[in-house]
Amino acid sequence: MNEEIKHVPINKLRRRTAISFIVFGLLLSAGIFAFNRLYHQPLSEGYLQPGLRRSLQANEWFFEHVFSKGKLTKSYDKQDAAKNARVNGHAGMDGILDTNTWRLKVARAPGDTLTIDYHELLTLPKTEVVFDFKCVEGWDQVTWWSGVRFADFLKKYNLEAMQAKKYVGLITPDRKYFVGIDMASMMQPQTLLCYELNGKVLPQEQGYPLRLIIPVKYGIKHLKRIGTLYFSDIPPRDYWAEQGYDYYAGL
Ligand SMILES: Nc1nc2c(c(=O)[nH]1)N[C@H]1C(S)=C(S)[C@@H](COP(=O)(O)O)O[C@H]1N2
Ligand SMILES: [Mo]
Repeated sequence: MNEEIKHVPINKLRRRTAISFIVFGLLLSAGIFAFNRLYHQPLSEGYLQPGLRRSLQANEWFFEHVFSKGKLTKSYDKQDAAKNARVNGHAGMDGILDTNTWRLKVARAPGDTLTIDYHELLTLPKTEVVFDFKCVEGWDQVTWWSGVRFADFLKKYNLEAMQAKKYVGLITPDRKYFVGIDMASMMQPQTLLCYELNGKVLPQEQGYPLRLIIPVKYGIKHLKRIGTLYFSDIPPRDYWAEQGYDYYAGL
């Protein structure tokens, strides 16, 4: 069992060490280069960079083919809902929003934007959901929300053809917070453009005048203070996905 100890001549060792350093250096440069390409492209288009997009294709397939549109998230009784719902996340929420000037912008196509005011939204058919709201930070809370079902909203504004698009993008009026959501999840019947919490006007810090409530997703996707909504076949930019969280953030 006595193994021979191999003596490597010192000059050979030096050469190996040098080669290791060169290989390491090359790999590191390649990594930095790839990272820069991915993250330092101009981001103005509002869409995800092609590199990140490709890595999403497996998930895209899963959500299109495996995720069932009709499946409902567990609902609870209103009396089980938290009286003081937690507030979390303030990106895109600077200042007080005024509904005298706010309009929901729906970009149907480039250069074709529908604008809808707050009072008109309140006249749309109302749906309530009471569900367990889950944040990726590890807390959850049963909460009661009301608003217009996204599916009903599309119907009301003759936007049903937009269901053919793969994604919906939502952006705050200041464009500082933004999410991208697969169409199947948007069309799920508990997904709301929400304007009430606990039966009362949505508080400013919880997204007044309009926020997304999407029980099939983690909290990061429930964008507060919607400014613009748009449709797309490529994944819209997403605030937390760009920080490394799962793009779909499904439950
Ligand atoms: N505009 C905006 N919407 C947002 C966030 C944010 O930072 N800005 N944070 C998200 C996160 S991480 C969570 S958990 C929920 C929290 O909603 P709440 O404040 O009503 O509890 O909002 C989501 N929507
Ligand atoms: Mo969250």
